[in-house]
Amino acid sequence: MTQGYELYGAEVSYFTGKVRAYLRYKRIPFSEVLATREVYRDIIMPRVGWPVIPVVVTPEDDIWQDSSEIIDHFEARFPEGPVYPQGPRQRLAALLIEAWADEWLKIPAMHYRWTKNRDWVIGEFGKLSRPDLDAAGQREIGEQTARPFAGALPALGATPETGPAIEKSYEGLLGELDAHFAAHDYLFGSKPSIGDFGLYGPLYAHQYRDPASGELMKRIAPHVARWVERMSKPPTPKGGAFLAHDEVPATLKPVFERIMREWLPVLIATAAAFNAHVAARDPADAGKPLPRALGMHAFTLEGATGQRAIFTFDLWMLQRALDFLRSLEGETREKAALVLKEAGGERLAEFPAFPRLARRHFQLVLE
Ligand SMILES: N[C@@H](CCC(=O)N[C@@H](CS)C(=O)NCC(=O)O)C(=O)O
Repeated sequence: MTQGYELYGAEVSYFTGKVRAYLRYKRIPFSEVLATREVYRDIIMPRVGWPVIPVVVTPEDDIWQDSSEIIDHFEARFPEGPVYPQGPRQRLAALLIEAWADEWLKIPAMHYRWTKNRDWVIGEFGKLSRPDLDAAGQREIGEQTARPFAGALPALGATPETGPAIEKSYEGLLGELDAHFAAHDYLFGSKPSIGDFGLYGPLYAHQYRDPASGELMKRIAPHVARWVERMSKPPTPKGGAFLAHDEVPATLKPVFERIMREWLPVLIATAAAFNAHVAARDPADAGKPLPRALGMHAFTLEGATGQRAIFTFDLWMLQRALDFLRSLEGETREKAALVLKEAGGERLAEFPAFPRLARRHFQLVLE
């Protein structure tokens, strides 16, 4: 038995931020433990099997990993102040924003971190891994531990060639979100939803806390910066309300249009690649973990074309939203699907079939 809930993570981490903000809003007591080298060696590697944060250890000594599963486990135990809207339109919109922010907004987050905040963040990685060393020692360790993260940029499609398009897209998004948060405290009213927690992942650790990125956000999107601050220190824990009549504010429409324009073609191509992969899979591999990436494919952003890895995880996140949409019936389903269709997402509402994904031992498998 541990004393309470322990969150293993770091301030520099995207998905630790998502879970931390959730726990603060829900007023769930927890202690955050820095994921140092020893923590990876003694807890994360033996119990999760691969180096990843955030990880939650429960008072019963169970291990939870993956921010969405962590939040779902907590929602079941602490139902007061639910973060999943009851209204089907808001709920579908929130799930889609969570999936997109988790997966697609990694591109600008990593681009800005590693092209505009590199020196600073190397020091942060060093401090995290070896809090016991001096600044020079930490820089050396930081260079090593940061390597896999910085090295992930080309797989995400973030290269010198796509850099200007990534910045155009992200700054456009900041403008759209700024207009929204000038009118609303959170995505769907005066209470944060699962969509807000997803969005906070990239917009806190990378885009607010990394100094050059934070300066940009505060300068061109001050309402977004204030939303980040509200999410960090919730003024009404467990409180607030989602907008009446299941309203999805019109100010979010440009954001949904952006999701359909930028991410939907990638999702459709990912589903096609996944179908081909499963069809060609050796039956002897049936229960084995799926590859994290299925080769590379082309993508387009703000008129620029690049290559990126085809990530299976995108489909697991998408499946959460599609499962919800497909659980609805008749007119309710039609109304929810309109949120997608009105933003140019007809093909998302009628998404091509792909084999179901599940998680086993913290890895993706075929269900
Ligand atoms: N989808 C997972 C992703 C966790 C994740 O990607 N964590 C990053 C740090 S924020 C990491 O440790 N990545 C290592 C890796 O992906 O190999 C979640 O929601 O928790």
